[in-house]
Amino acid sequence: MTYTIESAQNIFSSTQVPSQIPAIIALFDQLSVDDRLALLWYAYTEMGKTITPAAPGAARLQFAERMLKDIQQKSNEDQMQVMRELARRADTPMSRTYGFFSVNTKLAFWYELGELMKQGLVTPVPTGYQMSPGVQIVLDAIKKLDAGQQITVLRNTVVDMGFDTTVASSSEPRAAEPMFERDAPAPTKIEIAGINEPAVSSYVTAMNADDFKSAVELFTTDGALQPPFQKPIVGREAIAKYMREEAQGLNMMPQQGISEKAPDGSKQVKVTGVVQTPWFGVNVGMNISWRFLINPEDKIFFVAIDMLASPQELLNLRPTK
Ligand code: 45D
Repeated sequence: MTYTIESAQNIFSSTQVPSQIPAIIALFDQLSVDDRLALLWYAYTEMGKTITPAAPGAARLQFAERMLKDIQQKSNEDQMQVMRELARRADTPMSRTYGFFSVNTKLAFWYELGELMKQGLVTPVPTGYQMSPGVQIVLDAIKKLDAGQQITVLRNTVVDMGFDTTVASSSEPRAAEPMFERDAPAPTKIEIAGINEPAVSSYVTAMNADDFKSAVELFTTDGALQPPFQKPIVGREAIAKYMREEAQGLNMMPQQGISEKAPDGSKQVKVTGVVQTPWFGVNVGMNISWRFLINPEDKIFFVAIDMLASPQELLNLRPTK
């Protein structure tokens, strides 16, 4: 039997209960640039009362350092201008530099700017800023999300900023991603209630050890990984590159699963559980699911990672038919 990525994307289709996140991002995108920047500042300071990201560490900031220094030396009005250019994805030198940053460097850049804002060294909102009614609507919607969803919204807005360098980036390889220090070892004992799938347990064990080489070897050579709200990433090399940039230091704690065998020996496996990001550690758990299509040779042809709409969805393990 031959599989296609398109058909694999639809396994356990009841998993895709509409998440609030894309809807909120769409509303956010309709706001003016100043409203967007102000909203992020309000949301971030509001969230900071309960959860704050861990400081990214010097290694991670090294790529953003020059830009942060330049911004600090500017007048308040010029600082705002740079942030507006990032938010508008303008084609300017700084916005291009930002566009080449990895996801974690983008987050580290804003983390540091946020610190400078708290210290009064960088301006958080334009002078005389008047909030438009739309800001309150989006802010209220964000407040209703759980912490895992809130940090996902923040992350997605930061990733979207800067001049889009996707065309150029294939010729200019990014600098090697510095390691995320794990402050506590990841869980090692993987027991998933309801299933016993070696490919899945090996996947989780490898990911929890940041052993991406072993993780990608569990995939077929044409295998694919689909991150939340993204298109599938196809092929071992592309998956490994993605994992090095975005999956370091994650704690994966799968809880329960369901496995269905097809007549040809392939399996569809759905697992739900909690993932922690090194940015927030044990303070924020994200409820997610993994949907695996595993071939008869026990290799992963496809895995989709989805953010669950609510904790109740952790128990949504209905069979496909
Ligand atoms: O504009 O199995 C200011 C994969 C002001 C891999 C600001 C995975 C204005 C395979 C406030 C300063 C990775 C897919 C901005 C699994 C302004 C796999 C700053 C899943 C922007 C399970 C804002 C992993 C700031 C997952 C500083 C689901 C915002 C990982 C900072 C999810 C936000 C990770 C931060 C998430 C957000 C991390 C640090 C959601 C971090 C979020």
